[in-house]
Amino acid sequence: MDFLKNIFIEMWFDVAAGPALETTFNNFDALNIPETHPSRDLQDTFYIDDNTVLRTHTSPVQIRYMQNKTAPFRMVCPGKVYRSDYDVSHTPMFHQMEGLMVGENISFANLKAILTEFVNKVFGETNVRFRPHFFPFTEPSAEVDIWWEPKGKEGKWLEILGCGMVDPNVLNNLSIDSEKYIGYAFGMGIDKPDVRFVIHHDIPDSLEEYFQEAGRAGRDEKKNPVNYKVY
Ligand code: 2NL
Repeated sequence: MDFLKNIFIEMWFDVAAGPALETTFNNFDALNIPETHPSRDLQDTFYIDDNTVLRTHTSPVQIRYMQNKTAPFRMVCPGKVYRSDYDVSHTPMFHQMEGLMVGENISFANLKAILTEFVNKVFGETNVRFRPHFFPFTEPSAEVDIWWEPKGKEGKWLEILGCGMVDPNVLNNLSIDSEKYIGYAFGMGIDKPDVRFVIHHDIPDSLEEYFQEAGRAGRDEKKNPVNYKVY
């Protein structure tokens, strides 16, 4: 996680953190996620009461940031998130990192440039593909795939993150003038076994050692030398 975050720090992104317990406004409404959206279902979200949830993504940190700062800015927010999901490929707590830049004259080209730089720093020179997608909080939206060729296996496209231009409704919800300011945002889960495997530069010698390492990936926040600002 520190490794991923530092790539953005080098590109002058601020780093922010926020609480695990969030209001339904910060977690859903501010993000243009309608009352009827499946992610708001009791089956998917841990509700504390009608207006309080365990955050299901790190986006509420960005909502707080926009309420406390004035544009232009660029920031990332790595952290723990919670969903009512537990099976062979899902854990109820996992890690995400999201990013947000708001300013005048920001375009999708800026988003592509920043994410392509990020992907090349993490995976080396790989082919990157921006594939159209839908998120309630961005328009247009895309998923980003990288071309992945594991040794001795056939190559395939691997989805690694989602992104898009911040929906003007989200800016308006926070009283940011969407006629003047434009934003891009992106988000990635950082516990996916595939992605984690690619990120590991020193492939462990034994399977046991691999699982030791894999279990630690993304959970090293305490070693973080950068001061988090809490909003
Ligand atoms: C994914 C996709 C995404 C965002 C997260 C965002 C945050 C604000 C406004 C608009 Cl405050 N967008 N975040 C945008 C696009 C995609 O995440 O697949 N994450 C694991």
